Amino acid sequence: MNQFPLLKGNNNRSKQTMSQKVTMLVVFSSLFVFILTTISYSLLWKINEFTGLGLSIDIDYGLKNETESLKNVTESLKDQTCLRNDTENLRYSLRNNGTENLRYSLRNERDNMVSKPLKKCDIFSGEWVPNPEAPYYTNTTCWEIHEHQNCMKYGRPDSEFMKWRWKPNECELPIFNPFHFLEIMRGKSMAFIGDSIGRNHMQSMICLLSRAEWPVDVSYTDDFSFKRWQYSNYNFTMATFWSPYLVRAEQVDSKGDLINIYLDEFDEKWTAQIKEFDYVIINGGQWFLRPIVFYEKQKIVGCQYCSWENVTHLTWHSGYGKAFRTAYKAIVNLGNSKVVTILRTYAPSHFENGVWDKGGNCIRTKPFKSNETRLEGYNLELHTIQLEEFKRAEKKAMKRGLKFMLLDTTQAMLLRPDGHPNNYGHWPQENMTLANDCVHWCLPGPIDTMADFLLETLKREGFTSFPKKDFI
Ligand SMILES: *[C@@H]1O[C@H](CO)[C@@H](O)[C@H](O)[C@H]1NC(C)=O
Ligand SMILES: *[C@@H]1O[C@H](CO)[C@@H](O)[C@H](O)[C@H]1NC(C)=O
Ligand SMILES: *[C@@H]1O[C@H](CO)[C@@H](O)[C@H](O)[C@H]1NC(C)=O
Ligand SMILES: *[C@@H]1O[C@H](CO)[C@@H](O)[C@H](O)[C@H]1NC(C)=O
Ligand SMILES: *[C@@H]1O[C@H](CO)[C@@H](O)[C@H](O)[C@H]1NC(C)=O
Ligand SMILES: *[C@@H]1O[C@H](CO)[C@@H](O)[C@H](O)[C@H]1NC(C)=O
Ligand SMILES: *[C@@H]1O[C@H](CO)[C@@H](O)[C@H](O)[C@H]1NC(C)=O
Ligand SMILES: *[C@@H]1O[C@H](CO)[C@@H](O)[C@H](O)[C@H]1NC(C)=O
Ligand SMILES: CC(=O)N[C@H]1CO[C@H](CO)[C@@H](O)[C@@H]1O
Repeated sequence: MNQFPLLKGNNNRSKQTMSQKVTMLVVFSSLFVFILTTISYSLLWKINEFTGLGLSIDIDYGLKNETESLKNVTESLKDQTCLRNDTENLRYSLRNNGTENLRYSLRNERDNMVSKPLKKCDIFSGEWVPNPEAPYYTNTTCWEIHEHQNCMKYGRPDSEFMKWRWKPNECELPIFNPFHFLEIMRGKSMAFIGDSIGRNHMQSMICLLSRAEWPVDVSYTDDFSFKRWQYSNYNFTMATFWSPYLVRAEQVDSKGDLINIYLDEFDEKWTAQIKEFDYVIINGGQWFLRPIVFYEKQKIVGCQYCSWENVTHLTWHSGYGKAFRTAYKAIVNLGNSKVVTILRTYAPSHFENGVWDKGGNCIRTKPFKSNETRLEGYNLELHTIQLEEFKRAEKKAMKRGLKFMLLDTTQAMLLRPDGHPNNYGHWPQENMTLANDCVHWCLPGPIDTMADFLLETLKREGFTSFPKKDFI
């Protein structure tokens, strides 16, 4: 089965022996000529686009003499560094499986780099549609899949859940292009702040980016919750900061579930670390539904699900908004004029047939159509509060020249009851007291689409390393 030829090629690259390389070269050089002839016509228009970027690449000739052409391409791309390692990629693609890879490499990676302007629309309203080309990595090509999200390893029988893409109602959402993303991020840094779904999101990013480059672990602690990764070719840093409440929080005592959260105090575990970051992606939700004691000005203002009779009963609603407000304030107060704050909205869980700790599960194998479900109850409330606080903070930040960006992925994720590990986050015979996991997302899986949303939003907001005229 050669379902993921491009990935396979990249992954095995360093293991190839000389003789394998020679054999492959011989086998594929004939394939080469054939493919080239068949597609060179269609490539002609592309050459014009490249010329538009100040490049002049004779792709047609290049494919006849790989060595020379790669040398030339590399030369001419010295300043257009985005394409440098695309060239590498193209070479491996060609060697490792002609048609499929070349088609993919050229159409998806290279084309998108210099794509024609896409129609604009609300990319967050749409439907999931089949995508036979997905997924773009597997548990054998990506080492950054957390065990509990490695659903295929633990025997998930169906695989259709990996084969969908998001189709906005009025336009297209391109599949994530790792080269383009890294080019935009060249010399920059991005922090994911929030709960384990933020971590889930970053792990998906690492797997998707691995087509272009693997990062080096440059974490400043052994704590799995505070990871930092460096992409050396692009001088890009990506980091996660565990902060499920976004503000300072601590356990009330060692036995109970009860957590003290200080709604007006920064969580220095991240606020002290992100001074230099260019992009900060915030998320949070599920943890606010647990037993909590709320503090403001260092005094208890109320508690949720605590049995204390001397304390006012409060629900999460007001605390949730205030926590976001404090987090945004922390970012704006950094005095970092380049920081872009991104809210990745709440990703609903999908427990059915019971609540999470009473046997609830998520056994569906297909997405919902948008008319089959809707955002309601606490999911709707969490989302509404997030948007309110975002807008409020954005208004303030704009006055100080700071940029805010919204990744409103809630609706898309709501439609994916099929994307969770359920009971495939561990071996069935393991003596687990864990509930089924209908909160996190299998990798590969629907959370990979957050990368599509992220890149497209960056592009639409004008974050591009190219002269604007080539993209807009
Ligand atoms: C390809 O170009 C290189 C460098 O110019 C040259 O040494 C080599 O002989 C050429 N190969 C073929 C097959 O023409
Ligand atoms: C490479 O560059 C040289 C000199 O600029 C040129 O003569 C040659 O045709 C180019 N080869 C390819 C494959 O573009
Ligand atoms: C390359 O991919 C094509 C299309 O998926 C497939 O038909 C062909 O058998 C593959 N060739 C090799 C050598 O793997
Ligand atoms: C990957 O998933 C397959 C099932 O698709 C499983 O057999 C294998 O053990 C998994 N490998 C790793 C490294 O997780
Ligand atoms: C890498 O990026 C950082 C900013 O994130 C910058 O300070 C540093 O000079 C860059 N290093 C190189 C080698 O470009
Ligand atoms: C409320 O009662 C609990 C236990 O009875 C006690 O630990 C706590 O300090 C009291 N809190 C206040 C604000 O009086
Ligand atoms: C939802 O819309 C689809 C068409 O997109 C239609 O086929 C289906 O019957 C609708 N389902 C419901 C429950 O309205
Ligand atoms: C599972 O846990 C129960 C209760 O803790 C224990 O009695 C049982 O022996 C365990 N089973 C295995 C296979 O470890
Ligand atoms: C120009 C550039 O960044 N080239 C790199 C492309 O990727 C290969 C291996 O992945 C590196 O060795 C090159 O330095």
